[in-house]
Amino acid sequence: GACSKPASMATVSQFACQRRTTTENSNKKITDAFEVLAENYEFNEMDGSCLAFRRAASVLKSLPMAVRSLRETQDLPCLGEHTKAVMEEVLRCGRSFEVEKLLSDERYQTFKLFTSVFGVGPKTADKWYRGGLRSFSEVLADRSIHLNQMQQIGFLHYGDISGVVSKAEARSLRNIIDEAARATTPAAKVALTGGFCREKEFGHDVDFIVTTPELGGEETLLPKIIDELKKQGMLLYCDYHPSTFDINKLPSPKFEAMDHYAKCFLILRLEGSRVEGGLHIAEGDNRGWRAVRVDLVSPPVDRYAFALLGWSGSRQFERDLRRFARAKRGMLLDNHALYDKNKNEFLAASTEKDIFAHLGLEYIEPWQRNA
Ligand code: TTP
Ligand code: MN
Ligand code: MN
Ligand code: MN
Repeated sequence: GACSKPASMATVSQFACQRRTTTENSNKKITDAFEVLAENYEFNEMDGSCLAFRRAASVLKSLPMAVRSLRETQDLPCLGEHTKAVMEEVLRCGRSFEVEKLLSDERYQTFKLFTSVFGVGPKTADKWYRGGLRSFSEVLADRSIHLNQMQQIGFLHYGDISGVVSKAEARSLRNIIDEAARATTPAAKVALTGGFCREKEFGHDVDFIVTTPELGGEETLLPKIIDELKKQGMLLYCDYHPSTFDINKLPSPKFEAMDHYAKCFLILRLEGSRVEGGLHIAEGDNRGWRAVRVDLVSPPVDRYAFALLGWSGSRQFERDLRRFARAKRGMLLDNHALYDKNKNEFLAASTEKDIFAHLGLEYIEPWQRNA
């Protein structure tokens, strides 16, 4: 009957944008196992299986309590045969044989190592792996390999940028970006987005949205901020992508595509900071600074809400917002716009709340989007 299981487990939506997911995860053992498998499917370009395990992990992360038996999960969405088998093993033995086997698998370990370098994705890792390479020293010694600039910088700062960024470091960077933006454009607005706006304790980078109150002012904003950071001697690396934004384009249903706003992927020199538990392979240990990854994106101010919602994450939350919009509302959502296919019109928004309202969704706070 209705009282045989916790009410909270009986009504879980298949869409992450209809669930509230904080950073507190009562099922970490199981979701960690799922994420290893998902990652391995990603390395092998098996997108369907990868997504299945990411969705299953996301559902469990939203539960307010630990799952104790398979029976408790019978009404949960997004759990298939395979995910249930892995979950059952973790519940029974505390670990999954399939996951243990992967963790000690040479191919998995090597892909994990290679893709931990900034600028190295599964494609490059695969090429190096098939070339017989297994370690950084083998990659760096191989004369037939040409490292692009991003990968060279990735190896140079590996010890720093493979370490996590703390909340305190995110706060100092916020002040630095704030000052750099306002030094050049007094009216500029800076907002923290990405994992740190979801109240994560640590991140792999720090993400900011920068814009101006006047439409068009954003066009020169990023180059000016980059110049200012360079003047201050903070800029270690800058990959700048100018805007390709087109106001007439329909929102793109594919989530993985990069958006069209001007953006830059940076590595900054942060003074007075050290890497917690980081490995130093190339640099001295007594520096009073560390390298950190920072992303800046600058949408036009009338797109600010869409950009903010799109960059606040998590990736799973973003995927499901788009999927929900299309499947349940006949609407197209991306980082730039929301388009209603029933009425053939764009729906404007000046806040994230406006977008949730257009979609007929209860508002989910950023700290509840850790799906
Ligand atoms: P990330 O910085 O990759 O992830 P995160 O901040 O959630 O977590 P981490 O601590 O690992 O940094 O991406 C933040 C969000 O930005 C994510 O939801 C995807 C989105 N994004 C885009 O929408 N377009 C882009 O071009 C990029 C690079 C990211
Ligand atoms: Mn981030
Ligand atoms: Mn980022
Ligand atoms: Mn690039």
